[in-house]
Amino acid sequence: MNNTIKILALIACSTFAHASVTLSPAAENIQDAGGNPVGAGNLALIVVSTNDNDFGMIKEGGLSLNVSAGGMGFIDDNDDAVIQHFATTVNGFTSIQEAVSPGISLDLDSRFTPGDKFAIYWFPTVAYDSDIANIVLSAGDSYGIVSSGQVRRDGSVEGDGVKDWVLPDDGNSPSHLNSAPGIANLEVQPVPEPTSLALLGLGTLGLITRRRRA
Ligand SMILES: [Ca+2]
Ligand SMILES: [Ca+2]
Repeated sequence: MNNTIKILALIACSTFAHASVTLSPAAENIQDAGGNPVGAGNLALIVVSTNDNDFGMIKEGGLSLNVSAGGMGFIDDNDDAVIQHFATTVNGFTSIQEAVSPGISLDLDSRFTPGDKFAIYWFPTVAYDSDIANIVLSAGDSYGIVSSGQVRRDGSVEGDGVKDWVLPDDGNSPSHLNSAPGIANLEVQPVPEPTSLALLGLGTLGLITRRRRA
């Protein structure tokens, strides 16, 4: 390939738009673990299940966003990626408690593929912070997940209907709404500390030694 053709090929690649989608889902009437309305200013997330169409249990600890190729910030072990964090609000006109995403554009790549399920997570007792690195989830924190509801797409392909929320095809930006997602019925799971794991190992070793002596 001569240099001119190489340069032209490079230009063609760099001007070729990234395949991307825009998401702005909303959940209305979100509740805490006891069925009470959630206040404004608490943590909400958009999470994409990148591969297995399921949402694993959240582990305690820090959070990070995972939107660039090869990102490793998963909220479970290795599949559910946090792509946005935002604050819950209270609609001033209706006093409805909401988790309304401000909207996020997501590049489709080898992980984020059309058809991947996504969800809004809300945390009634965890305060939102604009810097996600300042947010730490503790074992026992309650949270709720909503991943289905009305899907309204501009255009003529899909009408309104209750269905799973999935990443749309390239260039699409359907709206997603669930007006009754219910209570925050899940709990952040504890992670055993390395020291307690080591102690557990020592304890097991002790038991084995004792059995051998007996
Ligand atoms: Ca998953
Ligand atoms: Ca995927």
